[in-house]
Amino acid sequence: AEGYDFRAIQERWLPVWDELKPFEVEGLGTGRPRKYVLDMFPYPSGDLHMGHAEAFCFGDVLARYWRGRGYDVLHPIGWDSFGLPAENAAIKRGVDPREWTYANIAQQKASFRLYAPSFDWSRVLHTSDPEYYRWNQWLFLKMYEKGLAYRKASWVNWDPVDQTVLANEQVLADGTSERSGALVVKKKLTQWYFRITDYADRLLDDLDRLEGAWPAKVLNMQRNWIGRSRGAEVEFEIEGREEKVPVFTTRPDTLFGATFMVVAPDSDLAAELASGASPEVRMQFQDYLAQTQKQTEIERQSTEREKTGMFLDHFAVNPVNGERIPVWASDYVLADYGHGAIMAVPAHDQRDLDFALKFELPVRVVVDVRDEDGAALPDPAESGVATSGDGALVNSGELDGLPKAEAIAKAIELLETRGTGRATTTYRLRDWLISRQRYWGTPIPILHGEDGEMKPVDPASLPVELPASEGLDLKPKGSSPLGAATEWATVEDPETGRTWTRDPDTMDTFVDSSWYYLRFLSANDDTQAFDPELVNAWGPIDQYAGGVEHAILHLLYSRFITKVLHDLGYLDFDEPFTALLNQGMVLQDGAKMSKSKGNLVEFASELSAHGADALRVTLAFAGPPEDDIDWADVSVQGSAKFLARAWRIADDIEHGGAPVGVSFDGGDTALRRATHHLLADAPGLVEAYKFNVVVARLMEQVNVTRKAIDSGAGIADPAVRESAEAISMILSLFAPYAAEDMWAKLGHEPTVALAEWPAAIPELLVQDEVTMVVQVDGKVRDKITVPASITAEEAEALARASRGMQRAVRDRQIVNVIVRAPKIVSIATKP
Ligand code: ANZ
Repeated sequence: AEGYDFRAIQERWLPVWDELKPFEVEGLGTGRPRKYVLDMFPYPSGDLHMGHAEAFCFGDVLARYWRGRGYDVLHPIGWDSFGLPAENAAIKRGVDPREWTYANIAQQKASFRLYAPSFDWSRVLHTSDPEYYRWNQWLFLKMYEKGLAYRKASWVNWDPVDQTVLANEQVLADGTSERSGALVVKKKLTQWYFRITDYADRLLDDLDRLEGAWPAKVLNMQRNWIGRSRGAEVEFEIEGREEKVPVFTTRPDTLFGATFMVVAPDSDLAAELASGASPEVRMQFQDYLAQTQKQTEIERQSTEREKTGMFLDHFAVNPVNGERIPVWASDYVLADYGHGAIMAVPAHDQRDLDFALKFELPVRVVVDVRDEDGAALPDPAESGVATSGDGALVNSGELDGLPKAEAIAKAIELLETRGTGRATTTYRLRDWLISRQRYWGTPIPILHGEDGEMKPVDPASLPVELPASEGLDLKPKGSSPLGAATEWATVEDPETGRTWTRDPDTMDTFVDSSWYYLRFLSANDDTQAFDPELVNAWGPIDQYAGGVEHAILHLLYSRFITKVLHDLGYLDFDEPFTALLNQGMVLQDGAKMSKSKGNLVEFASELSAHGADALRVTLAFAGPPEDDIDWADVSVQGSAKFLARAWRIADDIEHGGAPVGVSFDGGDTALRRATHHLLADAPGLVEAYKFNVVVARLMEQVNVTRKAIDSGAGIADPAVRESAEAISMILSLFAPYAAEDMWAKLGHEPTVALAEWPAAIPELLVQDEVTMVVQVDGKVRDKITVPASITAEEAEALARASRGMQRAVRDRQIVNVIVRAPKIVSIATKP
C-alpha cells in the first residue's frame, strides 16, 4: 500500500468539496438548532499570514465541532477591504487601490481554499463593493435621522504623515499614530461624529452579561475605555461673569478645601477669561495656549511632568462658603473631560498639590486621614504628598465629623438645595469621529448647499458610488481627494435647479466592520441591508474569534451599532457577540514576526511544504489558543507523523478490518472504553477551548488503537473500527483532509465534516478498578480497591487512612512515602 501523502490527499478532496459545497446553509437552515460562528474578517494587505492561519484554524475548529454535534452552522467569510493601507500601497506603487485590493483578495481566497476552513462561500462580501457600502450609507442616514450622526468643529487628532484625522482609539499611549507612527497633533476641523456617548451606560452595564463568555481582560479594557465616573457638578460664580461655571468632581466632600480653580487652556472658557484680562495676560495666554497644543493628552496627564500654568486674573466664588479663589489655566486640566474646569483641592489631590506648591497657592486639609495605627498623616503642604483616603471631615462647616461617603452625599444635598450643583456622571468615552479625508472608503451620503444647509441623499438613489481614482491626487493633503472630483461632487436638483455639493469625506472603516456580521445573512440581497427575520433567527453570533488588538474599538463599535439597530426595531438582540475567543500571537524566537526583522514564517511556504492539516494540527497542539505560539518551539514534522499514524489505521482497516455497519458490541473492551472516554470528554474540552488537549487525546487514542491491533485484538476487531471512526470525526476539526481520507477508507461517503458524533455509551465509561498494595517497611499491611485513574495524592491519602497501615505504624514516625499509583504505596518509618 502507498503511504500517507498529504499532497495527493489534498488533490483528491478539494474538487470533491468544491462540488459538494458542504458548508453552504440556506435561509433558516434545516430546522436543526443553529450556531453562528464567525472569525474577524481579514484585511487584504497581501497574502494570508501565520496570524490568519492561527485565527482561522481556531474559529474553524469550533464551527466544525458544532456541525459534528448536530447543529446547522453558519460560518461565513468576507473582506474588510476599504482603508488606508490599500490607499498608501496604491500611492506607492501607482496602481488603482481597487486593483490592488481585489488582487490581494483573490490571492487570499486561493490560500483559504487550500487551507480549507469550512466557510460558506456563497455569502462572500467585500466592504469596498458598492453592493456592501451602499448599506453603510443607509446606516449613516438612519443614524442621521435619529440625531446620532452629527457634525461639529472640534480639536481632532491629526496624523501629519497620513494627513488624516484619527479617532482617540487610534492614538497610542506614547502619543503616536497607530497607523503611521507619526506624533499626533491637534487640529480644529469640522467632522462627522456618531453619538456613541448616548449609549455609554448601556455599553458599560451590558458587559456584565458577557462575564465568563468574553476574556476578562477584554471586558476590563472596554470598561476602562468607557470610564464611568460618578460625582457631582458644582457651579462656581466667576466675578464679573454672568453665567456660572460648572466643574466636575468625584469628591464634592472636599469642597471646603477648594483653594483655587483651574481651567483647561484650550477651553472656550479660558479664552474668554483671558480676553477680558490685561494685554500682558492676553499675550501670556497666547503663548501658553500654543505650548499646550504641542502636548499630547498623555503628556498633559503625566504625573511626572513639572506643572505649568498661569493666573487668568479672575476670581471664582466657592458656593459652599462664599470664599474668593483665584482662577488659573493649566494643561493638566483637559478641555474635553467633565467641564474642562476643576475645583482644585491640593490637600487631597496630588496634581493639585503639585500645582499649589509650584505656584505657592494655599493648601487646606479638610479630611483627617489616619494611618493604620490611628496616627494623623503628615501635612500635605509639608510632605508634598496629598492624602486621598477616608477620614472624618474637618474645617468643613456642616460636613465636619462625617466620613467620606456620608460627606459626599451630604455635600450633594447641600448643593442641590442651594441650586448650585447636583449629582452627575462623567465618561471617558468620547463621541466616535467617523469622517476621514481619504479616498478609499465609503462616501458620506450628505449634500451641502451653498448657504451651509445640509440634505441627506435620497435613500432610493444609494449607493453614492466612489468615483474612479483616475485623475485624482490621492496623496494626503488634509482635505479629501473626492473634493477635486468636481463632476462627481456637483449635484443639481432637477426640480429646483439648485446646486448641491457632495460631502467629500469618507467613513472610518470601523463603520464597515461594525455591522458586517448582519450582512452575511443577506449578502446577495439588493433590497435591504439585512433581512431581520434571518438575522434574528441566526443572531447574535454564538462564537466570535479574533485578535485581542480589536479588544476595544471594533468590539465597542459593533456593540454600539447593534444597540442602535435594536432600538430602531431591526434586531431582537442588543449584544452582537455571545462568546469571544482571542487567540494569541504567532512568534518566532519569542519575538513578533515581521519582514523587517527577517524572522517571518511565510504562511504560503509552510502550507506548500507541510500541507494544511499538519499546519493546523501544529497550531492547535501548540498550547491553549489564548497563548502566544513560538514557531521555534513547535514541530510541524511531529504533527505530520501523527497524521500518518492516524491515517494508517484507516488504511489498514480498508485492507482487512471489520465491515461498515458492524455491531461494535463484543469488541475489545479496553479499546472501546478508551474510545468512549474520548467521545465523552471531547465536547467539554472543545467548548472550553482546550484544543491542544483534544489533539493530545487523539494522539493517545491513535496509540492505544495501534497497540490493540498489534497485541491481540487484531485489525478485524470491531472495536478498532469504532475507534478509527471516532478518530476520523474528531480529527476532522483539525485535519479535514486526513480525516476525510480516513472516512472514505472506512467505507463512508463524504463528508466526515457533516457526520454527527455518536454519543458515548455510559456503561463503557465506568472506571476500571485495581487493587492497590500498602506496604510498611517492606511488608504488605493492606490491600485497597481503587479506581485505575487514581492520582498520587488520592492514593497516598487512602493508604494513610487504611486500618492495616495505621496498625503497623502506631506511634512510629513516618520518614518516607513512595507512591506508584494505582499499584502501590510504600511507607518507611522509624521509632
Ligand atoms: C476635586 C477633587 C478632590 C478631585 C480630590 C479629586 C480628588 P476621574 O476619576 O478620572 O473622573 N477633573 C475633573 N475634570 C477634569 C479635567 N477636565 N481634566 C483633568 N482633571 C479633571 O477624575 C475626576 C477628578 O479629576 C475630579 O475630581 C477632578 O478633581 C479632576 F481630593 O475634584 B476632583
